[in-house]
This record gives sequence, C-alpha cells and structure tokens, in this order.
Amino acid sequence: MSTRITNREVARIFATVADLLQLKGENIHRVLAYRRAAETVADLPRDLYAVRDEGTLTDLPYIGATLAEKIEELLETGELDFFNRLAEEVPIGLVEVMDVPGMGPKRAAQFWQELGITSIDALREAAEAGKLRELPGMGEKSEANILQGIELLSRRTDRLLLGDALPLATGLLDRLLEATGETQGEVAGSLRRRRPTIGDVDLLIASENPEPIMDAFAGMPEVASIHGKGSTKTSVELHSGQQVDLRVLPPDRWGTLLVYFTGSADHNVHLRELALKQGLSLNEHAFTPVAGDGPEILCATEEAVYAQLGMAWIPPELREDTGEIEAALAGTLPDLITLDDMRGDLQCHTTWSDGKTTVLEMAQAAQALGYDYLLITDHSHGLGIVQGLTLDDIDGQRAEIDAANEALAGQITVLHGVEVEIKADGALDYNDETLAKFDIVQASLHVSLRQPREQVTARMVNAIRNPYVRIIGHPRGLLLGEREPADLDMDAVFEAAREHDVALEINANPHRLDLDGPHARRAVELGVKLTISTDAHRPAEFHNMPYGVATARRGWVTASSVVNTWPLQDVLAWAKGRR
Ligand code: DGT
Ligand code: CA
Ligand code: CA
Ligand code: ZN
Repeated sequence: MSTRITNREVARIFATVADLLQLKGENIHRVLAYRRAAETVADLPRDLYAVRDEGTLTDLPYIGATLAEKIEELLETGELDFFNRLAEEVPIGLVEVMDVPGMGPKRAAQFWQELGITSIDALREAAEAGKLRELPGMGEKSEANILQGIELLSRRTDRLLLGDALPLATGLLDRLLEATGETQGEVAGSLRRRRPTIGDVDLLIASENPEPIMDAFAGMPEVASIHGKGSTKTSVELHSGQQVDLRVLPPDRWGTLLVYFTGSADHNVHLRELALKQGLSLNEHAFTPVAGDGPEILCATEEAVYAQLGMAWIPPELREDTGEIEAALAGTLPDLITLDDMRGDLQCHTTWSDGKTTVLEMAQAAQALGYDYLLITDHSHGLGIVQGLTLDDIDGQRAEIDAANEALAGQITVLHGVEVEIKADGALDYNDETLAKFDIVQASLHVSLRQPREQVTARMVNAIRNPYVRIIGHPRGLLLGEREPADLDMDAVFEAAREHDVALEINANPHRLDLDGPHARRAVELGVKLTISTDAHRPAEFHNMPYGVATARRGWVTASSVVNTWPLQDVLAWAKGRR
C-alpha cells in the first residue's frame, strides 16, 4: 500500500459528499446518511484499516453495506469515484461558500446559478459590490450579514470545545495510567484551566521510568501519527486530527511540571519574575539558582511551588494572570464555587417544547444528581424555530408538573418556569398576566441577534425591567465557533440587572458557556446575581453542569452569588421579589 488515507480524510470526503448532495437539492435522507457516516468516522477512536481488516465496518453506527463499500474503496484507492463524479457536477468551492455563517445550501446554489459564485472570494466581491441584495429574498441587511459571516469564518479555528476535549483527554490518560501501572497523572494546559475551547491536549504523568509510558502512548489505537518522541515528551496526532502532548518527569519534580504545563503562559511569566527576585530561575524541572551552581530546589507538589514564591496554591481556573497572583500574595484568593454547592438546575426543556423527554423523566434525572429543585423552562410559543408552549399548554404543563411533584414528593421540587422569547421589537412573547402563571420567568434572545448595539441592548434592558422576569438565559447569545455574541453593551446590561435584581445565566452547555468567565467576574463585581444551568434538552445533558461551574470559577465566582446554590425557600422568596 503506497498512501494510507486517514480517518480524518475519509470523514472529510463523506462530509463534502453530503454538502454536494445538499447543493444539488438531493433527498435529505441521503444527505444525512453521508453526514452521519462522516461523524461516525470522525469520532472513531481506532484506525479504519483495522476495522476493515476485522470485517466489522458495518457494525459501526450509521454504516450500512453501501457506505462500508465506499469506505473500502477509499482505504484501497485513496479515492471515491462517486465523490469525483459529484465534484464534476457541482463546483467544490461551493462547499466552503455554504459553510459561511448565514449561508446554507439553498443560498449557495442560488448565488451559483444566478451570479456564478463558486468561491468565498467571489462571494465577498459580489457582496461588496452590492450585487447580492438585488436577488430575490435578499436585501441590504442579509448582504451585510454574509460579509460578517465571511469575516467570522476567516477567524474560525480548529479549537476543540471543552465538552469534547475533556472526556477525550481523561479517557486517554486513564487508559494510559492503567496500561502502565502508573498512578500519578493529570490533564494540563488550557483543559485544566477549563478554557471554553482547547488548542492541543496536554497530558502529564509522574514516573521514574518514562520509556514504557512513551511507548504505550505512541501505541494507543487512537494515534494516527507521531510528531516527536523522546524520553520526556511525545507528541502525536489522533485519527480525529487532535494533537496530544505527553510529558513525563520523576515524581519529585511533579509540582513544577504541573505548574509549568498548566499555564497559562502569562501566569508562568509572572511566576518566573517572582522567582527571579529570589535569584531563582523556574522551569518545569525545578527552581535553580541563577548565580553560581547551588542545588536545585525540587517541588513534588504544586503547593510547594507556590509556597516557595510566598503564596497559597492557586486554582487552575484562575491562572490567567488577571490578578490571581496578587490575590494569592495578599491572601485574598476567592473561595470559589464548587459542583457540590449546586442545589438545583434552573433551565431545562421537555417535550412541551424542544426537549426529548417528559417532565417526570427530567425530574427523576435531576433528583438522581442530588438536586433539591428543578425549574422547567420550555420555550414560549412565539419562537418560530421550535414548537413552544401555547397559552393552552401552560395549564396542561402545570398539571403535569403537579403530578411529578406528587410522584416525587420529598425527593425533589419541580418548579414551573418558562424561557420567554425577547422578540425582535423588544416586547416579550407573553403578556404580564400570562407570565404571572409561572413560578419563575426566564427571558432569552434567540432571534435578530445581529441588531445594532443600541437596539439589541435596549431590547435586553427592556426585558430585564419587566417585573416578572427573574433570569436572563445565555445572555450574549453566542455559539462557540459558530456564532458571534450579540453586540450588547454589557455594562448597561449588568447595571440594569443589578438595579432590577435579575440574575444572569452561565449556560453550561459546552457550545455556549455564556456568560463566560470574564463577563461573570465583571457582573459579580457590579453586584449582579448569577444562575448556572445546563439548558438540558434530555436527561444526559444535566451532566454538563461541571462546565458551567468551571466557567463560574474562571470568573472568580463564589457560591453566594449564584441563585441555584441557595435553599429552595430562598430561591422562591427571591423569585417573588418584584411582583
Ligand atoms: P491551547 O493548547 O492553545 O489551548 O493552550 P495551552 O495553554 O494549553 O498552551 P500549550 O498547549 O501551548 O502549552 C501548555 C502550557 O505550557 C501553557 O499553558 C504554558 C506552558 N508553556 C508552553 N510553552 C511555553 C512557553 O514558551 N513559555 C511559557 N512561559 N510557558 C509555556
Ligand atoms: Ca494545550
Ligand atoms: Ca501543548
Ligand atoms: Zn434558549
């Protein structure tokens, strides 16, 4: 075999086939078949060749006989005849064009047929020349949105979401520890700091005997290629395309190793400056006297590293050099919120809108996590993209919630809430009389997020002023890597939220993490309360809570600022506050 095709390349070809089929206007089931196959291959933790040799390709999710044949053809020849024929019919540049946020297959096909646009450059030129606005269904605003989309795309990176990277990294590390009999290991880098997106994955292990660990790591089935392999560091690329670095040093150097590779780089630079004031240089191996050849100072723990520099241990989520070192030196580090502090979840959806399960199933799942209360917040009906609660539904849902409370009496309290839409004109989707029916009202923006700053800010502030609204869901409306946040004047939002005692959500969904750490920190500094909620649409998504708590920790948040760390009666008293 001359050239081996990687899982990643196979996944990309299937995804492109799906795009090309969609551009041709083909049956959506056919499109989905290729899209799902692309996802299966992209997520596969093993080499496709190994699966093929086992003869188990058709055991993979969404891979039937036809797709298995196509995979075999790709593994054998590196090419796919079906793809080549499609690419003769539909210009391949359109795939990128339809990827522009705000575009889609229909628009891309329209621009291609009417204006001959087959590349992003051509799309930009046409938009700048004002040619798109003249087409049916287009206007100045949609043309401007497309230019903004092109800009967004150019800044999009390959960074992985925290919610995808963390399970991947801990899974690799746990298996590596098990395979080598080692016991001391940690996920480091931006993952340990719980940044919302991750460049490469950094793994650390403490051991006197690194070689077998490096061999075991390089031999893991996920590994597609090895970029470098030495006695303290190995770098690999996985079949998914993800880069992973592993470093190993002896246990008596574990503290400096962990501090160094947890970062951030700015935090490290600041620590090194403090070390230099003591005449010491600091790296991953040790503190070393700069002058003369005095002995190294080894640190087996992170606490020892920070103690050498005269300060308490700093939680990794704070290590961005935004005041945490000064606070540690002054002994004023915050007592950060933890997962254990959470007593309930204040945003989730059920089959009454776009959730997948019933009120009772969601309540049971929340109860199993040890929560005291759960606020059900289905969408109001005006939100065009999902089936929401009609006025008639509200009483029916209340009855279902009453029944769930009866069934789960004493175990968890289910509250009747709503995620009411803040409409494009700033009005809420329900009038006050309707809002009064709910235990707690949350309001959110989902549409017209691209309004100018004054307009979208006024809309948000108007919602905050409504006496029934107690929480603003995913306030900035961003989707990581997919959609920019609304252009809100956040200080004006914080000021209104403080004045009207409305809590702002940290949405724990890994695609959102909105508010982010810095905004949460600013909000709390200005006296605003927060909630941390998963926005779960199925029971499994309640497990995203740790990402929300980590985001709050990145924002220096303590438990008392977060409404859903409070006992139920305090939450209810607060909820009634402004009515
Ligand atoms: P990422 O991977 O882009 O999400 O961000 P990090 O923070 O994981 O960065 P990475 O993987 O390049 O390096 C991991 C840590 O190692 C980083 O947070 C700090 C430390 N580090 C790496 N290279 C340097 C360096 O040249 N100088 C300093 N001071 N620290 C470094
Ligand atoms: Ca990294
Ligand atoms: Ca790295
Ligand atoms: Zn929402």
